[in-house]
Amino acid sequence: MTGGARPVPLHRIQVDDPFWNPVIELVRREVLPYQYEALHDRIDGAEKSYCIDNFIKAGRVVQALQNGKSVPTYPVDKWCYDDGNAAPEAFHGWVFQDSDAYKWLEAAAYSLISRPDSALAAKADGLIDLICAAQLPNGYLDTLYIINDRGAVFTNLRDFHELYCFGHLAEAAVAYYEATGKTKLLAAARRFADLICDTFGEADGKKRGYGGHELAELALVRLFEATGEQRYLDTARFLIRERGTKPYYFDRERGKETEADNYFYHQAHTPPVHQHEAVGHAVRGVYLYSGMADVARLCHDSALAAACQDIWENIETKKLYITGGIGATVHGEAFSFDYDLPNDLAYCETCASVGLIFFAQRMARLSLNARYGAVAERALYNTVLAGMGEDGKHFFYVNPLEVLPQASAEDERKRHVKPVRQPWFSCACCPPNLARLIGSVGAYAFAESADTVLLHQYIGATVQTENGVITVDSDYCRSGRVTVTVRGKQAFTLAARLPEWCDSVQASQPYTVQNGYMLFAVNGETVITLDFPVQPKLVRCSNRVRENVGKAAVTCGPFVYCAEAADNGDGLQRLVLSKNGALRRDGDRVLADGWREQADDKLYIEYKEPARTPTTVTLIPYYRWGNRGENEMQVYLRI
Ligand code: FUB
Ligand code: ZN
Repeated sequence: MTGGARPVPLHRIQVDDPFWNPVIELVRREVLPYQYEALHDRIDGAEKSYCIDNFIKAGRVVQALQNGKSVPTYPVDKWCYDDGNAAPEAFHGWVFQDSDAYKWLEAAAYSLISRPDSALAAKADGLIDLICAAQLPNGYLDTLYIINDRGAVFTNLRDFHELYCFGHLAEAAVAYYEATGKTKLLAAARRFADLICDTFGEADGKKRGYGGHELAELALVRLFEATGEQRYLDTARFLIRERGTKPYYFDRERGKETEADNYFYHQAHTPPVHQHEAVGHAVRGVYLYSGMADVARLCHDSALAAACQDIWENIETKKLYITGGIGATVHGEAFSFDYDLPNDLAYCETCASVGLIFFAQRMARLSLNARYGAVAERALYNTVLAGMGEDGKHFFYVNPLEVLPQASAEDERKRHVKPVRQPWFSCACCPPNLARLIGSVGAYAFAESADTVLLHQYIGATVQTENGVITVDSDYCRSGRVTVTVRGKQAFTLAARLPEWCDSVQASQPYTVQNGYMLFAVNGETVITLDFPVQPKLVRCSNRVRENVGKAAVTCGPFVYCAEAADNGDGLQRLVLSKNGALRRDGDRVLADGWREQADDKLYIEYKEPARTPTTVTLIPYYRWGNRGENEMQVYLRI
């Protein structure tokens, strides 16, 4: 069994799942309306976005140009512009601010597929009108340059995110077209894509450039798959091939070469086909790797596929937190060296875990193996869900595994670690990113090929596949029971991923195992019951990770658990879990036998064990931490 199975299109998946229904509904009911307000800068106390404002300003510029009026220019020389450093009519916010509107639209599109909502559709259509009114006649669409300097477009690909914003536009456009059949945004994205294809490439007179923040690669592939336009795939391939070749394009465009510019941060230090380790900015990395896997598959490029495999291996075995977080260091929001996974300094940006799920999905298409679904599950049920508060109105950007509120307030090195979710961020990439992922979660669960239907994730749903209708009744998160009812049109294979955490599955039908998938031969009406025993476990991290020696984490099914001071009091470092003691489920919580050490009176003491008293340690799922105000939190506890 190799790869090749494509995700089942979302309009053929009706999710109905006791765990996911409320999450998806929270996104529809709270997150999308809230984010819409945030993009309009109408949330009291939240950092300003300026996103919609920029589209309005850019629309005015386009109108003025059409009327033959002269339009002022402003400098494009910073990553972030605000009321203090920019003229009122100039662009405001981070240079990539447009992308938040596109991500919101993409999330809205997915929500509309699963549940029609005329108010949401009206908001989305209005926003699309605003976006399209800001597009230049040649197809260019990035409000930073349209407002500030039309003559300077595509002159600083390294820093100013035009190709990244295009990527989000294209993704939103395809999603909105697939959700509604409306073509306005798709046409705008295609016009911008056409301009990009005309501008970048190997032919004489074209720029041999590529974006400093990757995304256009996977987005062009998505546009190719939606439209069949070959040049989109060709340009995606070009962007990947050209990246990291010498002399560096980023040096050429700036007219200078410096020793310090090694471009690891942008994954542009060497061509992707020669990359074997995940380095640099984690979100950029996983977006690039996703595009590489797409291009490797569609262009039958085995060398590129091998690079993807190596990078995957590096992430999964050396750079992945137990929570599915990636990006261990705040410096450059980046991957660190192998096995450097600090708990308290972790960056683990929500977007990086979202992107890791994209990469996993594409790797499973290249060559099927349960390891991809396992990592996606880790990221999805832990870091991605932790990114959003229970109210749908507060968000984490950084997802550490250990938090001390005092350190976040007073230790400069931990300023990035917020002890509670924030109402919004001036750099608000994460909230709409997790909204679009949650809205499309079905696409990461189900895939199909001519003779196989794959269950990558156990999300309850009714799925119309080419082979028949599959109904998954899933209590995966609670009891671990999953019932799959097949009403097949023909004989086919149902491939169900064996969860990494499950030692002994019970299945009601015979199966064989390949690449970590249980293969069931099904035909006509078939009901298969799967029981994955969901029990709390102690999990040890490799002793190559210095931080976690002598500690353990508690997991239960797909969830990683953590201790919070709200349940256990302050001083979580003085809790000790019993390695032989009981771990008991108590609703959503896990109770663990352990001890609490008495706090020492002196700083240095001749060695003897501290006094300790037996205690029950209360753990909650990691994704739910921080919903009860500021407090200490720890995933790994002493054992
Ligand atoms: O650069 C755009 C976005 O801002 C990145 O994806 C995030 O990591 C943040 O740096
Ligand atoms: Zn982000």
